[in-house]
Amino acid sequence: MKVFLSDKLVDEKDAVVSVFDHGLLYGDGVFEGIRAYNGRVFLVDEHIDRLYDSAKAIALNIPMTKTEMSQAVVKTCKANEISDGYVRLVITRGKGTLGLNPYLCKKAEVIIIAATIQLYPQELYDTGLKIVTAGTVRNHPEALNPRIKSLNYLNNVMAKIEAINAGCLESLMLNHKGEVAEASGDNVFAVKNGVLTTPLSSCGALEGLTRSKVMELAREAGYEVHEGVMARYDLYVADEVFLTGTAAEIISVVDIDKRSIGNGKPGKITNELSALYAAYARSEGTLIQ
Ligand code: PXG
Repeated sequence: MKVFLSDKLVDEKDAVVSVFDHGLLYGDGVFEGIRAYNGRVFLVDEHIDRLYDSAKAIALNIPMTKTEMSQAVVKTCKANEISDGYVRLVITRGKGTLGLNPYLCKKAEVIIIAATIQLYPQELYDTGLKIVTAGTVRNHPEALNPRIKSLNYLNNVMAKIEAINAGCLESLMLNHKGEVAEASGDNVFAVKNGVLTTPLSSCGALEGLTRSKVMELAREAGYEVHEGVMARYDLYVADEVFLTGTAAEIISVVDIDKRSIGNGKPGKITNELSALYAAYARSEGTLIQ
């Protein structure tokens, strides 16, 4: 495998960073997870815009232009003959000293890995996921804003641990006010009487690109879509619940905290949106050439 590191492609064995990199020492950095479908990088500009916004929010200067970054993503996919795959784009603060001061890190490190990903077993896309609410509260927006896709994922990792300990693969996260925020690595939607609702990003949700695309596709298909403040109650009594994410795509949730959702099977609207998303994802994107 070839990995893009700093400014060029190197062999996987040479793709190493310093133990003094603040990405490792402090989780100081930002990242993106991007999909490639059918020989194209899906939503690359949107991912790169969000990456630069996350970097801006943590005062991190990315030493490449957005155009150079998207070219580097395509180049890394091409070098690894990726047609359908997953790109992990990581920007760390770079090599510094044993102290927090990020200004002592001279240059941010750029890492691009192009590989594949399977977040959940395929059969769960047919049967749906069971999830539980995590006791770990989503980061307070004035502590670490969940809109920043930072390398500091401990909040999510702790919620994931709770999911796995409960025999589930994913957990629901609430914010400090007890409102629904998102899942540990995906956004959440409820469908009730044909209307879709997803938590506002101000409730502690990452502004997921899959979330945005699904809202757009649902509106085009004639559904009413809202962003709002949601309680767990709204999910328990929904007709359908599903999660969205680059890696997860669209996956139905059929059980939350032992409450069966709707009829306990993936819903009609979830399946319809899933098909629309799959078709869209395979028709759009920046050519890998
Ligand atoms: N919330 C959180 C906390 C996420 O990490 C999403 C929502 C969905 O956002 P997008 O833009 O992807 O629709 C994410 C994204 C992984 C992995 O390796 C996780 C994500 C994306 C890609 C890979 O677990 N999470």
